[in-house]
Amino acid sequence: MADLKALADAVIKGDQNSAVEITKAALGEGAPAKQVLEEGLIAGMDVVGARFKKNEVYIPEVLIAARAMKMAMEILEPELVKAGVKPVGKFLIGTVQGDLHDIGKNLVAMMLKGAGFEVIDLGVDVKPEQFVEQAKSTGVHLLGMSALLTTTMPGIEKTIKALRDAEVSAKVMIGGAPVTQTYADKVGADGYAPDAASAVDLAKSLVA
Ligand code: B1M
Repeated sequence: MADLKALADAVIKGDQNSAVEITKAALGEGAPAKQVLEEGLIAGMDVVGARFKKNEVYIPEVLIAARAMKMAMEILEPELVKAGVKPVGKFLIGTVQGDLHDIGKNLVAMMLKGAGFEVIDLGVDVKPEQFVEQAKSTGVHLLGMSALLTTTMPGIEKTIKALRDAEVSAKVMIGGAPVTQTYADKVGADGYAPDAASAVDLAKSLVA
């Protein structure tokens, strides 16, 4: 039986070749795709997330680990679909209107994927009506907005209002350097996370 602990370690080290090889070997030996995902890939990303939170690793290490996970996921995804394994939740994410910063948003998206969420990434400069339209057409459980500029933060409030007006029921979480819990409370967001690892914890608690 392929070693899923070794798969988790490959993700932690960002060793994409080993991650892909062990994933292929595990599936070849008949390991259930869900087990490979949970005990290998997600277990590895959980460790990376926890270390990132404690400042034991930094953004480059997280990005390298996420890339290894992504490569292995390409092998695993068709098998998960075949096995009917459902994602933890569907998450729509984007950077608000007028804002082109996407490094933090991408990191949050990668960590969410690493935790088993299906992530639909709308990119940057996303207008409130685009969030509303996509939230409705995809039926997501969670919607996340990132803002890096004090001048674009009001886009969060506008989008939340547009979502509520359109009766979109998805829970809303927000983040980005200038965003705070106080601001989240003021604009009626369901949650705020200061970093990507906390965003995963928050997302899990909001879909629980
Ligand atoms: Co810009 N920029 N920038 N910039 N930029 C900042 C944000 C700034 C603080 C720099 C400064 O002046 N000291 C400043 C904002 C000031 C303010 O409004 N308070 C600023 C400015 C002014 C500008 C321009 C206006 C500059 C100009 O043109 N005059 C311009 C605006 C363009 C626009 O958006 N319309 C601009 C442009 C750019 C670049 C294009 C050059 C580039 C962006 C490249 C890109 O993203 N593809 C850039 C960069 C790189 C930065 C800095 C240097 C780094 C931002 C970053 O990526 N941080 C930044 C200064 C700084 O922070 N040191 C700066 C790393 C990233 C991992 O952190 O995004 O905070 P962060 O994400 C974290 C958390 O915030 C959280 O998790 C992430 C990971 O832990 N998080 C979430 C983020 N989103 C979340 C969502 C969640 C939950 C958590 O739930 C959904």
